[in-house]
Amino acid sequence: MKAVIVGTAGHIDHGKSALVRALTGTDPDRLEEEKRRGITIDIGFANLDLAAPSGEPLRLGFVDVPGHERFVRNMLAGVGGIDLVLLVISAEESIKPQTREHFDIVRLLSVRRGMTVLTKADLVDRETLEVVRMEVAEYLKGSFLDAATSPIVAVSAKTGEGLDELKRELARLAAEVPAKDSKAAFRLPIDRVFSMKGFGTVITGTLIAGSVAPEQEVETHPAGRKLRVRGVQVHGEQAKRAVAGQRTALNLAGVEAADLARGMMLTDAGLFRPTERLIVSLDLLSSAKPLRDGARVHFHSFTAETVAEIKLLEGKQVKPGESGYARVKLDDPLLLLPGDRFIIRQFSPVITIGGGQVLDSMEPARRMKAAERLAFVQRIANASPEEALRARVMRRGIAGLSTAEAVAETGWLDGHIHQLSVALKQENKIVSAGDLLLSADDFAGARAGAVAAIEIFHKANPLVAGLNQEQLREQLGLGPEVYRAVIASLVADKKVEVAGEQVRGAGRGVVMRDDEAESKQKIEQAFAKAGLQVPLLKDVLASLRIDQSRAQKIVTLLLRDRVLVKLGDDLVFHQSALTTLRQQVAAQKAKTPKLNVAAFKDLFGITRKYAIPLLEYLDRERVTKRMGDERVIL
Ligand SMILES: Nc1nc2c(ncn2[C@@H]2O[C@H](COP(=O)(O)OP(=O)(O)O)[C@@H](O)[C@H]2O)c(=O)[nH]1
Ligand SMILES: [Mg+2]
Repeated sequence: MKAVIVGTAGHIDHGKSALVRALTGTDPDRLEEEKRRGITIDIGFANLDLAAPSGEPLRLGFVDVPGHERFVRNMLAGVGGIDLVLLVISAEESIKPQTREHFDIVRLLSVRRGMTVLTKADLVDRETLEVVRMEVAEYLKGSFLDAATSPIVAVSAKTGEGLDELKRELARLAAEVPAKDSKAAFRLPIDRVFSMKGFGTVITGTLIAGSVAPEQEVETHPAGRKLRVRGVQVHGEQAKRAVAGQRTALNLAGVEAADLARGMMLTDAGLFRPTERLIVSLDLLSSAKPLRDGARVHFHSFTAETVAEIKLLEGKQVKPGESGYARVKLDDPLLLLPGDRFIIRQFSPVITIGGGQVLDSMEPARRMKAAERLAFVQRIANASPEEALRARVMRRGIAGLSTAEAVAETGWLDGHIHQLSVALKQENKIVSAGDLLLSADDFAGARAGAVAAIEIFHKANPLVAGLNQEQLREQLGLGPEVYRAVIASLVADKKVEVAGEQVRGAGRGVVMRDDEAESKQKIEQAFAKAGLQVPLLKDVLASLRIDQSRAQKIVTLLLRDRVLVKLGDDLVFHQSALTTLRQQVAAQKAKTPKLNVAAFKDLFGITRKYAIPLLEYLDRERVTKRMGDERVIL
């Protein structure tokens, strides 16, 4: 069944609670004190089932808010997740201060649907009713409740007059409410916490995104506590799952009611981090005083509130009725995501002065220059989801944006991010590197950087076959995933070659001069001929025609290519001699499965000085295994 949340708004004593009761049969004033004093202090809830004009069943969840100016903060806690507003105005009193303030608030929160109800129609004559109707129509001109497109219905909660028409209009409006975004992760701002005998801790709230089911692991923000959902109720009935747009109650395991409170946000566990820094677009009411850079305000979003400092991104002030981009420094961390709406109220005296939309709540740790931040904000404000993701990828630069970071920054599910990134890749705007997304420009820059670094290396080191990959990665300042993707793409384009730990320019073997090539051959031959009775390396090098540093480089090359193998200081063997040794030792196994040092010396006609390093080499190569003084041939 389609669920739609309807919020009341309007001045105290204009009949909001009486209207909800007349419509639903439930008194939304549930507190003892509310009943005694006859005023609404906190938000109250009630349900009404209606049929849409198409016959589709609808479940309306009412959130009734207090009208008293002292309880606007409670009103703000209730109005956060509503789809429709009922602007309630008494036909006796017409427009009063909280009519204006509440209507400002629903507009700042971007509520786009609703209707106006003139209550207490039984208490005024026709003429008065028409005068009030005209006054109200005048006030609403140009707003989303403009009387030209949105009805003003007169009712009496006492006689029941107008209630049927109101229900018809409500059903029509509710049917038009678009289905909730199924691409977003679960978030539930807590508006009530209590403990129930036999159940334990229960929280309620209007589910603003995603869905929640029993056994799901959830996390409280900003505390970061992980909890298990034991049971789910939707609009007062046990349910297998609650989805966005429904009034939801959750029975939570492993937590005392005292540890939870209104203002906390529940999300899927492990996806999000609360923040004290937001980037927002801000709208200042025309009734407000100019808002100067650095102003402290009361900040409200969903059921949470805190104090905040507004740092304007441009200019020294926002004028009444105008808008601007700002950074918001919150006194307490909150979990908010792009698109979330908020209200700001003047620090003192406390009145509503504006509101706006969160654009970003996850600025990367690296310092951003003011101009860079502004460019990012301008790119992301009003961007399509695809372009917004691209801006987020670009902001991360060469570090890239992981899927988990993209989820934390946007609140979108991985599937949605994947879909958007596939489209952006097809348009050649971004590339993937492992799990990271990178802007195509940054990736191209990293490729060019790698090619240049390899080229410079070859020029400086003509006798070395290539450079160490880890060193190149560090030199380029790339993370492992990005580095791998850069090299893989260069290999695919035949621009570089990879050999084990090394990378080199395509076709860039070692370029040797004739005398160097000759020396290389001489060294190789000297050791190949010697078998296990190897000469000292320094003697071989001394016999060459080239200088020692070039000779040393050639040795390095031979060692790296494993033509020569170094088993000790100045003790080097040719690979072929060692291969022969390994075969001979293995063949020996049939005759004598064990060898001691003396036997080994005799067998191969070598001195102790060579025998020990060779045996240790065989141990390392798992040809032999040391057992006390002896070696077992494996
Ligand atoms: N005669 C009459 N009285 C009403 C009507 N609606 C509300 N009232 C009375 O007006 C007072 C304030 O109503 P209430 O619903 O508490 O106003 P709220 O502060 O906007 O929630 C109560 O005494 C109600 O009984 C109506 O349609 N006709
Ligand atoms: Mg009330």
